Amino acid sequence: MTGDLFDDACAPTPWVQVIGDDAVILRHFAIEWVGELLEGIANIEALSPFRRQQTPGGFWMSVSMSNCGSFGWISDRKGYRYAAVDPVTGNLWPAMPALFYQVAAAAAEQAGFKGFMPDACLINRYEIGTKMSLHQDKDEQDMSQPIVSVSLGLPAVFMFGGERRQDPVQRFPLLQGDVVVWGGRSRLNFHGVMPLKADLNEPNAQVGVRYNLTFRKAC
Ligand code: MD3
Ligand code: FE
Repeated sequence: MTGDLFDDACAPTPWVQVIGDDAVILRHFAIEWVGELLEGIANIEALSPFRRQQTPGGFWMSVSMSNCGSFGWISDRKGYRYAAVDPVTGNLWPAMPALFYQVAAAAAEQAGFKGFMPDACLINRYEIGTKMSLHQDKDEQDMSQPIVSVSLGLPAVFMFGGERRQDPVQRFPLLQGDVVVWGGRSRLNFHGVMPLKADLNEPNAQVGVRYNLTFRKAC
């Protein structure tokens, strides 16, 4: 099958960028599935809309979120956790589309994590000016499982730190179609996303936002 965006001959060549111990960016890995992934997000959004969530400390996150799969990541004054039911709709989260699962499993395998079976997909929506502050992901049960992230729409600058908050941070641009796999020794590293910039010359300016899919084995 030919993708929506490129003839096969014109598709950019995938390549692997090592950014840390057990952490790689698979550049352009998902490029041929971008159209179908964006359609999947639109279908999920119709069932479980994007919403901003409150932190346990009472701050509102600037990023809007939804989920698909058996579990969704939620946050409120009571804490951060995974839940099977969307608290906004009272229904289960929408099913994870087969393509989402297949892209995540294939990326994990390429990065050396064979047999990754994600049961949760958090969908982050970044509007211009929104960001994600430096944090660790530690709400999952099994830290030997990797996390796979897929970038769609506008580009962003990803911050990748170390095991301690005060460790130095490296910055990497993430473009549409890039997939990042973190596991093993990088699994608990601090990370975040710089405020999203408006760029009218950007090829994906028509999308207007950045989406990030993060696949996890939550439970
Ligand atoms: C690095 N999302 O949802 S990719 C998040 O682009 C989150 O929306 C960012 O951080 C985004 O929690 C960054 C995901 C990611 C996930 C786990 C990591 C990056 C990671 C664990 C260690 C190092
Ligand atoms: Fe994170």
